[in-house]
Amino acid sequence: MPEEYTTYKPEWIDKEKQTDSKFASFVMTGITKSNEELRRATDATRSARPPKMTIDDYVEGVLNGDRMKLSRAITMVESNAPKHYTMAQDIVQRLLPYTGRAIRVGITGVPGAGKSTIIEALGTKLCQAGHKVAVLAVDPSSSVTGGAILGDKTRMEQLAKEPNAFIRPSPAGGTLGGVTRKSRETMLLAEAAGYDIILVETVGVGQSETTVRSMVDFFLVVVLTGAGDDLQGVKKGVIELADAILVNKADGDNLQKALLTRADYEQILHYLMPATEGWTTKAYTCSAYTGEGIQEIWDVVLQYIDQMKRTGQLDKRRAAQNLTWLQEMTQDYLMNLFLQDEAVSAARDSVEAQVRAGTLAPTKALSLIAEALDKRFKGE
Ligand SMILES: Nc1nc2c(ncn2[C@@H]2O[C@H](COP(=O)(O)OP(=O)(O)OP(=O)(O)O)[C@@H](O)[C@H]2O)c(=O)[nH]1
Ligand SMILES: [Mg+2]
Repeated sequence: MPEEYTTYKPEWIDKEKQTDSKFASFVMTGITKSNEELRRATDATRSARPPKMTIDDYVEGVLNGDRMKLSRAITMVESNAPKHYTMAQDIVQRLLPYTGRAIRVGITGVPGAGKSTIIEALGTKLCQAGHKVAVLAVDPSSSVTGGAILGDKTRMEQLAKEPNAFIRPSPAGGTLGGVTRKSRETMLLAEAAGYDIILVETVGVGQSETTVRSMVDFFLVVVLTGAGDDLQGVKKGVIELADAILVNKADGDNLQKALLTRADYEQILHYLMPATEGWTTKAYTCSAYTGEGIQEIWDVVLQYIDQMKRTGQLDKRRAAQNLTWLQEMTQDYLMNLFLQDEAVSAARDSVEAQVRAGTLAPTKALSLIAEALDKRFKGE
């Protein structure tokens, strides 16, 4: 018992003979802090909001591999608020020299093909081998529908427990370059934070494959069993982008079928142009459940990266990817200018109505819109 408690005894007891054992209770000292001090103490606990961070804080935090700061930097990149956009660009620019050292792998396939399960199996293996693995999800359709297809299904329970893994679900779309910009910049931030393997999952629908193909080194297409021309809805265009085809769920009763499917894909690949010059795309089987074939597919990735580095193709492709990215953003920017300008928009509305009614030829209509554009942007 602290000294101050024991010294406070009722004043009527005999000071000479007093002993603690005679009392069932004792008197404590009251609160000694001033009201002002107390108020400040409560305020401090109440405002759990994290303190404001400067660009230096973010840059330093990410470079130190601080997960909380990396998450907050990504949130900044994903924000649709213009003031965050500017700050995020400064952060990315400052971190740029520390990026580019990771192996970037894109993984696509129809819903349910087993992409997440493969990432879980592969990612865990890689983490245990001492790598730092970042898993990102890209779902460009979320900018249209407002909700991510991948949604909660990106949860990878086992991998999420690995201290060396960082899992980030798909960002929502919005303006300022949308999902593509956000995903690319998230990837760069993760690299600056020391993640040496980036796995990007995307659903095999619409534009997403081309988007992801344009930000990764190796593109893996996960497919399911199916014979002959019944290739489970995988579009030829997607197969043409692949650096490897992986027939998943090659386990149990499905094993034989998977081997046949693999042979079918091998045949198709035979007639296609390789996705990457000098590299032969092949089909493989695996089971994300049993782990069979997972190490083998990773060996293929490593062999590919090795070859790409040796021939100088890796740097060349990345440089081309950056240029494409800039060009896409420029187009987006111009399109936004065009769509958001009131004068141009008014001209467009009236001209479109006439085209729809069949009273104005589309070519003539274009010249009217061009006129409005010229007036606006050339100050004519
Ligand atoms: N038998 C078997 N089932 C598997 C295997 N891999 C995944 N599955 C199952 O297939 C289903 C879909 O797996 P996911 O990993 O969520 O598939 P996904 O491609 O990420 O799906 P989306 O994110 O919805 O596009 C789940 O029920 C898995 O348990 C496998 O190797 N063998
Ligand atoms: Mg998934």
